[in-house]
Parts: sequence; C-alpha cells; structure tokens
Amino acid sequence: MKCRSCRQPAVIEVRRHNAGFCAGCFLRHCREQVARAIHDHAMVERGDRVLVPVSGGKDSLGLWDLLLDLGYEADGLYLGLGIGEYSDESRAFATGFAEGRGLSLRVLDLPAEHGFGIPDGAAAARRVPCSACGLSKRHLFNEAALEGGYDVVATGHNLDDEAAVLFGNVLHWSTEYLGRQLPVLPAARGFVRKVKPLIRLGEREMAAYCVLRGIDYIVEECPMAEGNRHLGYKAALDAIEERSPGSKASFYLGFLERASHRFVPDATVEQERLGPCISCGAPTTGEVCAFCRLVEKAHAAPAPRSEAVSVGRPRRRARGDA
Ligand code: Q46
Ligand code: ZN
Repeated sequence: MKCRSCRQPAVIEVRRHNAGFCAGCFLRHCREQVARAIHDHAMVERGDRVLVPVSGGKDSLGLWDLLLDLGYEADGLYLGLGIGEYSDESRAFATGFAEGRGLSLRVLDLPAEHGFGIPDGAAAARRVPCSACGLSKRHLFNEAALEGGYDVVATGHNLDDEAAVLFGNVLHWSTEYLGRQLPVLPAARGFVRKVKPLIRLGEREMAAYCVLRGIDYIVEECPMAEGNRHLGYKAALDAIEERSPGSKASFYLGFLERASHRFVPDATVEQERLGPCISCGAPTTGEVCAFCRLVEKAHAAPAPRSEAVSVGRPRRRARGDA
C-alpha cells in the first residue's frame, strides 16, 4: 500500500479514510484532524491557556504533544487516583513525558490530598469505581483549572470513546446526557470551558501517533475498567466498524452535526438549577456537591482497605466563584 499523499510506502492504513499514510504524512494527518476539530467547534483560541489532564496513556499524552505542536500554550495535570501499581506506573509515564520535554506538569494525588483512593472511595459510597473516579476527575480538573487561571481544560477523549458514550446514551435515551455530549462545554458559573480535540481520531490512530512521535505511554488498562459498560459498548461498535469502516465516525460526527442540538434543552434545565456547594463552593444542583459527599463517605467508612484513607481530611475552603 502507498501513502495517499506522497505515494511513498505506507506504514499505517486508516480504513475509515480508505487510505494509507507514510510516517510523515500520517503525523500531518493527525495534526490536521485536531486543528479541524478545534476550528469547527471553536474549542481553543490563540492566547488561551490550556490545561491538559494526563493519565500517562496514549490519548492524553498524544493530545498534549499535538496541542504544543500546533502552537498552543498547554500545561499538564496529573491526578493520582490511588489505584495501586497502575497509578504508580501511570504517574511515571506522565512525569517522564513532561520532564523529557521540559514541560510544566502539576501533580495532584487523591489519597494524599483527600484521604482516599478510588477503590475505597467507591466502595464507601456504593458507587461503581468509574463513577466515583469520573466525578472526582471532573471536580478536581475544574478546580485545578480555576486555581491556575486556565481558560480551558482539554481532555483526551477520542472518537472511539465518544462513539461508545453516545451509543450508551442512545441505548438508554439519556436525553440530559445527550444534551451535554458535546465536544465543547462553554465556561459557565464556576465551570471552566471543556473541550475534546481528539474527536476526529480513533484509538488506533492515537497509538500509532505516539509510536511515531516516540512518546512512551502506559499500555496497561486501568484494572478498575474491567466489566464496565463502556467497554461493552466499545466492543459492539468495534464489531460494526470491522464490517463497515467509518461507522463510528458517521454515528458520532453525524450526531454532532444533525442531532445534538435537539437535546441541549434537556441539559439546560439542570444547568439552571446550579448553585455553590456549601462545603467547597463548586457548582452543584444540591446543597453539597457530589465530590464533597464522596469525600465524606470515604472518611466515614469503618474499615478502609488501603492505608491511604488515614492520610488526610477533606479540605474545607470557600470559593465564591459559583
Ligand atoms: S481511570 Fe477511573 Fe478510567 Fe480507571 S476507574 Fe474507571 S474512569 S477505568 S478513564
Ligand atoms: Zn463541594
């Protein structure tokens, strides 16, 4: 197979585009896809300060690299989740990337700063781990961005991730989630703008991008992911994509173009009910935000499984931003 652009031998085939690329043209293709997503959805403006939460995986490290390459001012944020060896390893990949390139990376640690790790916090709150993890990340990324004066948080959700989430939301007709499943969530009352610049690149493309750019990333999946519904949706879409290349892109990008606006009113109702959490000041629809409730439950749990639970107490401070 030859490269679609320059006719040199191809090193990767992207079936969705029915094309092969040589290394140089593939890297350019990735940059173009990110630049197009940013432009089409007005994600980031020149001069914006971007915060990129990095997990040590291919998507977040690749995104950080791509944003810098495209000339954006982007710093990293690593959040330790207290998931045993997996967290130790992922942190080493994130710090290794930043140190190797002389980049600014802020490191936060859930057990050290809030007194619990995801496995214990989830058990204490009777939530599935990914739910406790997701709400902690949303809260702490937003808080870090506000504290650091960043304009935007850019996360490494790729096309496969977004198509799988959409699939789940459609299966259950979760219209409120569908109304928020946008590649840009604008800044609003205590929330920093959030963007997903990798929506036009799949998992395989991101892995190839990192290999070709010499980016070392953690290949191992988070052990907490096992059995979660998201992986089932991904597998179902993979099977469809195998038979019909381009299905994921037309499903997700078609949703953005033709259907997403229909669900926005369902999400707006929730937004209008937001007020400040009485404990931390973050925006919430209740009195106390979901993260503070999780922290309370983790601390109240009688028999923590990890030593991390005794490390600290929840921080109580007011932030009058919401
Ligand atoms: S880190 Fe957290 Fe993921 Fe692990 S606990 Fe689930 S959500 S799987 S991106
Ligand atoms: Zn709170």
